[in-house]
Amino acid sequence: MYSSGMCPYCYRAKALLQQKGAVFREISVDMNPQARREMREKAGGVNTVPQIWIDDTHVGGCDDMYALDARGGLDTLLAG
Ligand SMILES: N[C@@H](CCC(=O)N[C@@H](CS)C(=O)NCC(=O)O)C(=O)O
Repeated sequence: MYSSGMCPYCYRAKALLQQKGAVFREISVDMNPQARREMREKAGGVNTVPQIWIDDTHVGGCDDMYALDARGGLDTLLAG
């Protein structure tokens, strides 16, 4: 997950992943233009944080991940 310190959406995203017991790696884009550029390129031009990948699947942002969970897709994705 690409994230930023002062970002309520990042906190919400992390809370859901923690609730699911998922192990995740955070890459901060704060004061790291290279990480933000990398995130934007991988996310097809999206510049907001968080941007979340599960394995090679780009989930999107926080709202996207909650929507995926509501459809039952997040558990499936996390189960690999
Ligand atoms: N709908 C998006 C909203 C994300 C969002 O607005 N994030 C803010 C930070 S909390 C952001 O990236 N703002 C623009 C920026 O920081 O450059 C999501 O659920 O991830």
